[in-house]
Amino acid sequence: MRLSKLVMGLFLAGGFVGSAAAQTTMRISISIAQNSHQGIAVDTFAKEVEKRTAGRYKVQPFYSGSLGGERESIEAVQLGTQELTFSSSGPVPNFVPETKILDIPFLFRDKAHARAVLDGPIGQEMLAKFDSKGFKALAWGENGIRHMTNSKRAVSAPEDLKGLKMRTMENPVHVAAYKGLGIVTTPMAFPEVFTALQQGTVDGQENPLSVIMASKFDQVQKHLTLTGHVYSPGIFLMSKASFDKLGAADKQAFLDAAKEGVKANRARVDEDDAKGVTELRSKGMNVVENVDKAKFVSMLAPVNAEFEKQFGKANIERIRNYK
Ligand code: EAX
Repeated sequence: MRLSKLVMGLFLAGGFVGSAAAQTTMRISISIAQNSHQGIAVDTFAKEVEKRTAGRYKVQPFYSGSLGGERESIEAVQLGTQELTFSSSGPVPNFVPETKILDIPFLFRDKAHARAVLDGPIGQEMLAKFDSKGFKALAWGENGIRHMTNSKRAVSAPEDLKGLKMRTMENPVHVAAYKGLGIVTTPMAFPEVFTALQQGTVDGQENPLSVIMASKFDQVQKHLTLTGHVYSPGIFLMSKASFDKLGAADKQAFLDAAKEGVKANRARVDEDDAKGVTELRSKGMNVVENVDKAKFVSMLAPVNAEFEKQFGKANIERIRNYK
């Protein structure tokens, strides 16, 4: 008895019990591989949280959908059974409908435009909308500019898409737009996509070059067309309950760590975009680089009119004209 008390006392004096008890481990998930723009986002975030909280908080990343697809992970974060996730915008409107507007095709001129909108007042106002839904949205990140792949034929004009069966994200704006292009849409969680492509359940899919490379879709898709039809944001989401438990300085540490994660994430997207076509060609893909975007835009006119009604023309223009 006395001995164990003595041992305990020594432990306390050494700070062993103290530091062990104070360390909290949190989980963060992504649906794609670690070697990716999302992997570097969560790895950087984890490293920065640990550094900025002097090791009192540790973040453990889970990759490749090992905790579930994006929708499931966001649900878990909302319920508080998982602390953090980094997701594409895909399933996000099912939780915060205001974010739908960001997934409108050909909304952003380029990545610089999208990043400026997300980092500026429009994006920051939208992050605040997550508060009342059980989340703390730490920062917008990036999934990237999406392009189309398929196993059937080289696509160079919207007519070529007619009747192609394509997996889409579980996002109502995407589904409406692709239907408008004549695509047969099949919404599906990302972890199922490789097998669906391999088995021919669907002919194609659309994703940024970063995702196509990280997921080795070149092994199951012959044709890639640089449609650049939509910009897909990413987002760092934290359970509101977990965030609210943090002290003020730790809250700031998590927010700053997310910013560092986004920097690394966007830099990797730029690298992937720069080398993607060469790399995917070298793996055997047939790449159509030049498409007539105006044709896609005009084919989407009826769908866009619908979006204007739904989201407000002024709101869409505010994003389009943001400098
Ligand atoms: O987050 O579901 C998708 O197509 C996403 O772009 C992918 O999971 C990366």
